[in-house]
Amino acid sequence: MGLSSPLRTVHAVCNHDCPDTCGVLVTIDANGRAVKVAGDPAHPVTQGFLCGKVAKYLDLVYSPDRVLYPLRRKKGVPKGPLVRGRELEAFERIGWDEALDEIAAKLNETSERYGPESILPYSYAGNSGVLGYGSMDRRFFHRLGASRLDRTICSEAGGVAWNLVYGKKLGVPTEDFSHAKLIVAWGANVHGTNIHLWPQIEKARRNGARLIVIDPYRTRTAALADWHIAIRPGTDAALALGMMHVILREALEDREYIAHMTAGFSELAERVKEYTPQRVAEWTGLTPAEIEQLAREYATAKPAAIRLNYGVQRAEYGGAAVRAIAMLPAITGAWKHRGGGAQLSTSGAFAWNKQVLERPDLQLKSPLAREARLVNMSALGEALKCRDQAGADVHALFVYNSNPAAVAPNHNAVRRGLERANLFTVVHELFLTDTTDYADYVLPATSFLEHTDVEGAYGHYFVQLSQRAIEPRGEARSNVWLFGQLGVRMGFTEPCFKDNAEDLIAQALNVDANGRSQSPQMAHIALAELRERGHLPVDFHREPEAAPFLPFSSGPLTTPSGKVEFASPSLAAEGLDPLPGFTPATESRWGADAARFPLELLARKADNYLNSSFAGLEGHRKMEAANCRRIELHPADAAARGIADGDRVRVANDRGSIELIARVNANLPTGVVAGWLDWPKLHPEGRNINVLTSERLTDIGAGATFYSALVEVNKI
Ligand SMILES: Nc1nc2c(c(=O)[nH]1)N[C@H]1C(S)=C(S)[C@@H](COP(=O)(O)OP(=O)(O)OC[C@H]3O[C@@H](n4cnc5c(=O)[nH]c(N)nc54)[C@H](O)[C@@H]3O)O[C@H]1N2
Ligand SMILES: Nc1nc2c(c(=O)[nH]1)N[C@H]1C(S)=C(S)[C@@H](COP(=O)(O)OP(=O)(O)OC[C@H]3O[C@@H](n4cnc5c(=O)[nH]c(N)nc54)[C@H](O)[C@@H]3O)O[C@H]1N2
Ligand code: SF4
Ligand SMILES: [Mo]
Repeated sequence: MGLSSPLRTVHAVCNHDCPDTCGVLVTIDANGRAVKVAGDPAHPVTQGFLCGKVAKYLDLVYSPDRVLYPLRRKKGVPKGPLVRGRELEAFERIGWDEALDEIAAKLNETSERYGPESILPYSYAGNSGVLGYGSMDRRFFHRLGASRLDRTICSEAGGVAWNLVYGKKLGVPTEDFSHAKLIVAWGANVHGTNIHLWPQIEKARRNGARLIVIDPYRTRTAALADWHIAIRPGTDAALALGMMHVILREALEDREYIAHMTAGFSELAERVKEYTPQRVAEWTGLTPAEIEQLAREYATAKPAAIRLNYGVQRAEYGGAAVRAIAMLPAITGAWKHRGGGAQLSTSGAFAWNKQVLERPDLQLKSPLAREARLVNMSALGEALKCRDQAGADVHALFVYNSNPAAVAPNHNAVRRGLERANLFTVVHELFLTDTTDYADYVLPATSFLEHTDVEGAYGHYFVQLSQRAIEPRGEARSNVWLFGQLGVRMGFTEPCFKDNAEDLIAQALNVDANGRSQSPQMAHIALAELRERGHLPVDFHREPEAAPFLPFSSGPLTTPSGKVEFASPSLAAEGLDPLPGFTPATESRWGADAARFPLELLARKADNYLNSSFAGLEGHRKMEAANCRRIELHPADAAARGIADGDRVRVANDRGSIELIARVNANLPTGVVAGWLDWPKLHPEGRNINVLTSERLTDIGAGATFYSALVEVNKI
């Protein structure tokens, strides 16, 4: 690009809820319009490419369907599904001043009448930037005294389980998977949900590594593997314990690592005696020989790396499963080798100054004058029930960064809640979604090209600055702006409500007068350099060649004992099993309801959407619309029900039902069916797969159980 070129490039960061958190170079023309997005070639994990969804990002940014100005529901228009393309008829355009004043007045009134905890924020990682995910919004709701949201819908079971074993969410650096000789993708659809790990796997395979995928569904990743182990859903704890049984029986463990680095080994060794390959085979649907082969291969390949993503922990006993799997590299000492160990998440590397960003202390200045109650986001339907109990009922719901009418489990219960005439709902969104169909006010939000942020990642070790590349479209405003303005309108006089994005970035990084971070693991990160380079590694990842990061290879760890904890004293203190064990899910083939609903449902995400994001865009939709209309089942299960490929079927349980098209898939385990997450409003019945999922919570972390649901499928 010559000096005279009218084009310029800005470094932004993809803020979707994805482990890869890509560096994105945005090309801007002389009119200030973005004309191109590309992966940052200088970023060691992004490596110059974007996934298919974000490569087409300008379709999202410049979509004619964007919400461009504040909207207020017209008087008398009932809440509920609106005809797609004609949603605007239900609303009238208003100015930001009017919107903010009216919303502030209504929140004040609600707080006075029902208590501040009757106000519930509902957000997740639709914007995963540090500021966009949780900063000014948290200050606002804390100062208000609103209920706190327990953000469990995605990763809480696995995150808490991992931390019980290791104390911190760290793992094999993504780039170092290229050094492994064996890679196990365990409940990890790498090709679909973590594509920037794939080049590292390919590199390892060129050097002779094998790829094993453990997943009940034959994903693109599984189809590309050397060995696809189609395990039954929710039985991973049994498999991991069975592997340990074989490893210990054949003395393949690393005694030195176990002696120096771990606690509770003898109890664990006693426990795994129960998990013979024969018993584990009965639960998992594998053969004893397969379990033995997997254990031997895993324990003898050096280095061996497990990519454990969040698929395993969306099950009722997913916490125990993650703990068991996480312990495998500690049994074999895999952490000692570069490219050995496991990765669930790398988010523990980023020590953002959350106290300052979120200001939980402001709760004491709220009318509540104490810490507010926690409401679990994975049981939203339950939370929105009206019980006429002062203080317990939710009377105002403020949604941002999330689309609960699509993504929350037990869709019908959520919908009954959102329909309540006495619930005041505000939604800050880029698009008119199923959730905005229930809104009293819809406020226009920005895309990551239109605001500034700083980002960590849960799939790599780089801090990145996301610069605003273009002016916001229409009257779209960022989350930071919205909650700062609302705070001022509510009469909150604390200066923190006047902070802008630059102030918040400096606070997040905890910088000194020279703009240098004072936080652990980020001591060399300086704002000026970050601005110039776009990305900087955390301290321990600065010299990956000369000083590779070997997590958990030496102590002490941040667990209570300072060791890898095979037996957890904290679980024991809560009266729970301190050791991992296998328990079949309530909604599984071994459950009481299996006679009526014999099929285990995997309510899956789509490879070409990001949860519910992108589903409304035509170009993305072309690739997934047909999948999202399907229910896949094993030929034997289809035959038993007289179902042929292409038949219209009804998939049902006690929570709801949905009409889908049967697709026979011989790669599924028998007794397992698979369906996809989509926008309900794009389905003829106005429903999605979450009519079938349940609000039951996981064993550890009280997370969502999208992959533990029983259904029956009948031909129509
Ligand atoms: N393209 C795309 N990328 C995404 C997303 C998306 O929707 N689309 N979502 C993003 C988000 S929010 C997240 S949290 C991450 C999640 O990334 P992943 O954890 O990879 O996502 P999932 O598809 O939930 O689960 C991975 C795999 O686990 C399998 N699985 C289900 N139950 C079990 C089980 O009991 N045992 C085993 N072994 N496997 C099981 C599923 O069949 C699935 O293929 O991806 C992010 N990236
Ligand atoms: N059946 C089934 N259900 C699932 C899952 C599954 O695998 N199966 N996966 C679950 C998982 S892992 C997750 S993480 C959840 C995720 O569910 P959500 O948190 O709802 O995530 P998204 O579907 O990406 O929707 C985020 C919404 O935020 C909006 N948004 C984006 N950026 C901004 C912004 O800056 N400001 C505001 N105000 N809004 C913004 C987007 O337009 C989008 O509509 O879904 C869960 N639901
Ligand atoms: S969704 Fe994930 S892979 Fe795609 S651009 Fe964003 S961070 Fe990268
Ligand atoms: Mo997620």
